[in-house]
Amino acid sequence: LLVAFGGISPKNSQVSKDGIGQHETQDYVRKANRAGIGLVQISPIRDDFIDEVDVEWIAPRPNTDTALMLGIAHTLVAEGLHDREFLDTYCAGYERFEPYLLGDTDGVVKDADWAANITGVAAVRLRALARRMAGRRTMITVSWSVQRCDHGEQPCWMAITLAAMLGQIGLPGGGVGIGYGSNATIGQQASKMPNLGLPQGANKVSNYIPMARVVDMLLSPGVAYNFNGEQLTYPDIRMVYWAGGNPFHKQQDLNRFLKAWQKPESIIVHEPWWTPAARRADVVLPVTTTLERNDISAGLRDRFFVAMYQAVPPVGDALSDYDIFSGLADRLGVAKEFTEGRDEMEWLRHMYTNAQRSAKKQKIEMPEFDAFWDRGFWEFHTPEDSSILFEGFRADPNKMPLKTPSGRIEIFSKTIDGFEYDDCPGHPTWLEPAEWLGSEKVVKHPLHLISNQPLRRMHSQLDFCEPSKNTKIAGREPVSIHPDDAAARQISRGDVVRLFNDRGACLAGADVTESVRQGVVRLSTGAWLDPMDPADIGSLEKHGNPNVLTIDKGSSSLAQSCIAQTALVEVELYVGDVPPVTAFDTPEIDAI
Ligand SMILES: Nc1nc2c(c(=O)[nH]1)N[C@H]1C(S)=C(S)[C@@H](COP(=O)(O)OP(=O)(O)OC[C@H]3O[C@@H](n4cnc5c(=O)[nH]c(N)nc54)[C@H](O)[C@@H]3O)O[C@H]1N2
Ligand SMILES: Nc1nc2c(c(=O)[nH]1)N[C@H]1C(S)=C(S)[C@@H](COP(=O)(O)OP(=O)(O)OC[C@H]3O[C@@H](n4cnc5c(=O)[nH]c(N)nc54)[C@H](O)[C@@H]3O)O[C@H]1N2
Ligand SMILES: [Mo]
Repeated sequence: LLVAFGGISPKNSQVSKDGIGQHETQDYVRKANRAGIGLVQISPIRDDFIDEVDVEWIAPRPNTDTALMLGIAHTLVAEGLHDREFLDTYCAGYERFEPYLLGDTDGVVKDADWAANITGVAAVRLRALARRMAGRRTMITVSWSVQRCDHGEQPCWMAITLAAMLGQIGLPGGGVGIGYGSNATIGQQASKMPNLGLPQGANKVSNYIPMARVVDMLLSPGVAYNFNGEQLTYPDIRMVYWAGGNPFHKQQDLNRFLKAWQKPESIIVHEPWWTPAARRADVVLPVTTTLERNDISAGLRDRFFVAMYQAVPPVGDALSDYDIFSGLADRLGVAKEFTEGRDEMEWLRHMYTNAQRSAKKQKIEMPEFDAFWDRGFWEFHTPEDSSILFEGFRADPNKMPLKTPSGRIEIFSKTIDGFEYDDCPGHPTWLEPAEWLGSEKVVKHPLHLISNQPLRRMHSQLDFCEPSKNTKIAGREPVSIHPDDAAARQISRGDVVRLFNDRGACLAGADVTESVRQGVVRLSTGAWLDPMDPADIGSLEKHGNPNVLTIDKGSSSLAQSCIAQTALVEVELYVGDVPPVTAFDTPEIDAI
């Protein structure tokens, strides 16, 4: 049995950090289905699994996964189905967690009926699933999105706890894996291949912030905040240098972000395209795309090195990021230290040769650089027998302990408990998200917004190109809405609708579909920000960028991560003249 929280999305597994040589994830899903492995998908959107396989779809209220897992865990204990020996041998602190589960510590029994009330999934269904999970080899997976919500640390921790209670961690096909389907190479059989990378040097600035806290930093210099057991202070930032990222895609609550964006004295952006970030920069340095330069793709768990040949000469005045930084290094008098005297092609050869040297030591075969470059790729050997996650730990937890303080699976963490965070206690806990379908806030904003990764682009990249443009409805990002929710609002497919809450409002094109749960709307990320009046922060966004609606708050004091999947909205038919989308208009630039 494979129980997938957030599914194993075919759209997400197209992509992998550092590149992917062969797409295999969905073949594994088909193979599992053919082998008779039961597939259970727990997520608000049906297309988080390919539709050609048999899958049981359970659609709880978004962000209630921890409660759902607790309900299952309670059934295991109530029916004596949990593996006490595994919990004693391989885990730390189950005895601190069980009283919470049974309600001894807070008077709330977390049984299936309790979970049904929170999740909206019938108790009998949860009990049946618990018995099914305990009755056979079961693997649990949790997509990354399930963490991208308020208290997003909890569902992962609870999934590990649940898998520990089932006692199958370290057995083939059992236990837990985080992120199958979120990225192509997760769960893939790893090949032996050397690392290919640039030397990073040492950053003289040791100060840092958690990435999602950029706005707090810009707006509150000098203010102290908690992060992972430390108390840190926001620095006073006067200049922003942004290369390789679109903050108007990445950040939440963009109207708040726009205010913070006024604060730095200067903003420099590297971009190949006239993106919302480039429009809002003081200095834009045009950079080349991957098609205008040479590179090597070498994904970490992938088994290929692929030569990425330059296809066209740089367009206009564009330079590569490397040439821009080399030029700056030269003006700062450190060109030699930065470039080590190598240009692009010389670096590729250098990195490759280093990798080849370390491969030789590990007896891994690799051709000479020129042979590789001429041929275009090199495939590394993949071992025949598959490796099993935590096999060694299961065989001997003393000899192969985990990297946790106790060396065991920490169901209770003394470290985290010691931080004394209300929003992240010492064991997995159900904590109400800031906004969700079970809160009173639904009176005003009754729909849960899921802003997941887009189907036909990478984030906001190339939003103006055909693959992305062809998905748009009425020229805007499509918003998926359940037929019942659409009917209640007189919305039909193709209508322009307005999504809004107290943080902002945007337009989108209605896609009425049963593939989203009732009460949920899906507006994927990535439409280029396009406010009606750019000078008026908070004015209607015309194109369908969901981040004018999301909340800019950390998941908890522990991780301080982004909580994009926690937001309530209302949707209405847009009446009046529909404003044109201007996000892709380019400026007139005077020739120098
Ligand atoms: N096509 C495409 N693929 C991508 C990317 C892209 O932009 N486009 N981006 C890549 C990147 S950088 C990343 S980090 C990964 C992200 O990978 P994920 O985080 O896994 O991707 P998402 O599409 O955000 O979410 C997957 C599904 O989780 C479900 N979900 C959302 N909230 C909840 C919840 O509260 N509970 C449950 N059970 N399910 C929920 C939604 O139905 C959603 O479709 O994707 C990568 N792959
Ligand atoms: N609401 C909501 N928000 C989210 C998420 C969500 O699920 N929901 N997901 C979050 C996640 S997981 C992620 S990873 C982030 C992604 O957020 P970002 O990584 O910031 O988004 P991208 O659109 O990929 O931005 C990449 C930019 O780099 C530019 N670019 C392309 N090639 C080059 C190059 O060679 N050099 C330079 N200098 N630039 C180049 C592209 O044109 C593009 O504008 O978004 C986060 N934000
Ligand atoms: Mo990501």
